[in-house]
Amino acid sequence: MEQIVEKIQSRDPEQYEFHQAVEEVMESVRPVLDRNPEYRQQAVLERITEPERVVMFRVPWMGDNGQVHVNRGFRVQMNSAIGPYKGGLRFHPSVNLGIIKFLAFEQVFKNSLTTLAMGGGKGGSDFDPKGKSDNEVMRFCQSFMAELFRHIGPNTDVPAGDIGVGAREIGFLFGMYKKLRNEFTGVLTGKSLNWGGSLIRPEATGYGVVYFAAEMLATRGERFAGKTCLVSGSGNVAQFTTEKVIELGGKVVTLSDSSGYIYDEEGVDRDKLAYLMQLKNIRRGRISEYAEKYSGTVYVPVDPALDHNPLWDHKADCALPSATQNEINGRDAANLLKNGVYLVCEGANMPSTPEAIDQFIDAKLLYGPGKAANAGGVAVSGLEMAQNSMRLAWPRDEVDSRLKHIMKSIHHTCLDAAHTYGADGNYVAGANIAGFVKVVNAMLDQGLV
Ligand code: NDP
Ligand code: 2IT
Repeated sequence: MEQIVEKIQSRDPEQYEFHQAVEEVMESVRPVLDRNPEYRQQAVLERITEPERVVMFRVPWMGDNGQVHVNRGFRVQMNSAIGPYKGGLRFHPSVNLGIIKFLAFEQVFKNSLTTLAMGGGKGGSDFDPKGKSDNEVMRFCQSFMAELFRHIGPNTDVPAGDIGVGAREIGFLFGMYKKLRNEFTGVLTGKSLNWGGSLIRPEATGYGVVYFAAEMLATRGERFAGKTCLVSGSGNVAQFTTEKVIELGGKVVTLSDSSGYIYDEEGVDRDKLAYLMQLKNIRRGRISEYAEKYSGTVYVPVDPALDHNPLWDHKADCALPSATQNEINGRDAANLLKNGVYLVCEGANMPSTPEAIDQFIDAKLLYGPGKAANAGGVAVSGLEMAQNSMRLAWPRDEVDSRLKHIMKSIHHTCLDAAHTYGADGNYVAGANIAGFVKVVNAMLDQGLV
């Protein structure tokens, strides 16, 4: 196993996030390999860590002032053993191949846990939608799809949103796909409601995180009511996580963006959340404006060069990281523990560093890793695909109750798999093992391809 990790590192030394994601899974599945010697003969670890296909392409687009820009586009088709590749697109200046590979790798296990027939993939670009006009974003999306369309399809690969890609971008991408293919199909999820989107898809990741956290609390006979929560981010996942926490009687006291965070001791209520959604989704403003609007709230700018994030240094019961990878490091984890936090449930993908995870596991926190806890988003994407195939749209309650059921079942599967391999209560081991075994067995059934 060490040799495999070393080979992955020396082949692509700069893909740190991918190495991190691989190492975590490898550690968890060690006992599975010990019990199944044929997995070694079949080189399942080497196969599952090598993408089936990687597409990289030039994305040229013209700014409003006539200036031409060039960005890089990616789609990593990681694994199609249990269904068509499925996973989001991220538009953020930090995007590179290593980040997209880590996200695609995580997606394989996450999608397996949803119980739906979806393989894993991820894509995106180093394009920064911040500060761009709607027309610039449209031209970028059209240029991106002018290449991506040949690699995707409703039975091949079905992209969706992620950081920097929401309903606006999915609309522009879909329009271009439809024009190029002359086909109206469910090739993307996260579509708007009046042209094939699913009710509850916008809410699904955040709601799912809170459903998963509620299941974890229930194992200790507890509920969300009265709990104080630290939430990071202020985008899609953070917004609907906050909405569900409020609905269940909890209190969210922090929200952030890449410039800083707000601390609202009274808690974000429904009116303040409505303001935040308008601020972030319509005006595309900064979180600092929240503190200007609501007195009694403090705004703390955060220098990315700082060795910790002060957002994680407040008294609370729960932490729900919902911004980006590695946003909780070892020092942040120590602060969370010091402040009495005993539940960490990840809306973001891989928000905790290995040093942070070690502390959570050692302290026997209720720790829900992203690939289990935030699977509600892609699960409802799977339900959107099903509705598109049937040319039907289910009512809100039906989708929400399916989402709740899926999150409960993922929670149960994680505990069950952890127990089978002697790691009781360890959701990291449980999620990795359960996700892995299903995909690997499907790969073996399908022969050496
Ligand atoms: P959004 O683009 O809607 O929001 C992202 C939020 O995170 C923004 O507040 C953004 O701040 C902040 N952020 C992004 N990058 C950084 C950074 N490098 N440092 C600090 N803050 C940052 O994205 P989503 O809410 O959709 O995604 C959030 C996380 O959830 C991601 O990790 C994503 O992979 C994960 N996820 C998303 C799912 C979905 O369905 N959307 C499903 C499962 C997981 P700013 O505006 O300043 O950039
Ligand atoms: O990380 C994720 O699971 C997502 N960004 C959602 C993917 C999807 O296909 O809905």
